[in-house]
Amino acid sequence: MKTDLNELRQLCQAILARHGFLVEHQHSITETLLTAQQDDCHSHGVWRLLGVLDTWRQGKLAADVLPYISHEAGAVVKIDARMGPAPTAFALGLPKLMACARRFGVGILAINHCVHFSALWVEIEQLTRAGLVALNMTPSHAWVAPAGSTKPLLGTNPIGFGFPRANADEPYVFDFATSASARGEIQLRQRAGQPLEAGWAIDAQGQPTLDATAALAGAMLTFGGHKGSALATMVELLAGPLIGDLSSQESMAFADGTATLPYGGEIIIAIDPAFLLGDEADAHLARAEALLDQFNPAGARLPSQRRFQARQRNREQGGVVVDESVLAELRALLD
Ligand code: NDP
Ligand code: PYC
Repeated sequence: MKTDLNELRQLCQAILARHGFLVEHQHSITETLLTAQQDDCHSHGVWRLLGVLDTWRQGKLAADVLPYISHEAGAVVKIDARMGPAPTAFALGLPKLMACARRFGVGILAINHCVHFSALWVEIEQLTRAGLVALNMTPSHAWVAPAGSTKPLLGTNPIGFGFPRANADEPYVFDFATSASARGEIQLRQRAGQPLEAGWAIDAQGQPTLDATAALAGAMLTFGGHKGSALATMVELLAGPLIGDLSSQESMAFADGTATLPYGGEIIIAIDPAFLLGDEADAHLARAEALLDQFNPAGARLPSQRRFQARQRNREQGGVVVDESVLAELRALLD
């Protein structure tokens, strides 16, 4: 169903205000989810607000505290979200991260103790817009079996990457879960009564399944077998212990049997190409352009191309597409 963007914005903000979320959280959560919705990323669009509210209701998300800068040294900035939503912590750290990248060539932002529920590209694009190369990752809950096992141990652990492009309208961006699908996609298929794709999950007995409910009770699988498994493990290490935060298994233990959103850390790395390349930046970045320019003529699409097209289409048509049942559930939160 096409919905007016501003009406949707007001609805999300009103829901958050009604439940006691600070204005900073109302704004950061709403804009993050709307940004995804505008690109037809339904698994990390406004549907997520239902999970945010549920997590808050179960005492696993703090709505009434703000993040603070807990550590700043050299190229490293750490933000403590204090069990608040990741987008507010990211907004606080972003100017510091950019300043580090400009000053040292590279900056590292570590967000601790946050509740994470968003698409990583939303953050990546804020860095590429400033001409920076960006990489981010976060663990989640232990829903995913490592290759060779049927026991969930890893998170869906997304990796986002962006490279700015001077000669194109949009940056090069990819962002994917290291599981074969995001958990959100399985949950949306469960809502819609649709089957999963082969290779996404196994049931509680360790057998392959296309049934969303059986998959959610069983284990998700990594993409690309042992390769996705290793990348997911890298995310656990870099955005867990390395920044003093939880693994997906520990996040699951923190949830204590509730079906709440993941809690833990996120690492965001920004690199300034101008710092690295100096006078030679234009020449080398032109070589990057020459590589990326060959994808479409070769019959391939670039990652995020579908999103950028959806963004354009939704802008032209003046609205965003939202599932009617999701809208109804959101509106009910104001009753
Ligand atoms: P998808 O598999 O849908 O897409 C992954 C990436 O591949 C996208 O950049 C996509 O671009 C691109 N892509 C898809 N098909 C092609 C193709 N044929 N050729 C080239 N590129 C292609 O993503 P996931 O389901 O793995 O993840 C969805 C979202 O879930 C992500 O935004 C992720 O950040 C989020 N997530 C968040 C978590 C959290 O803890 N916060 C946990 C797990 C996932 P396009 O979008 O244009 O299709
Ligand atoms: O879709 O796997 C997922 C997810 C976890 C947290 C936010 N999204």
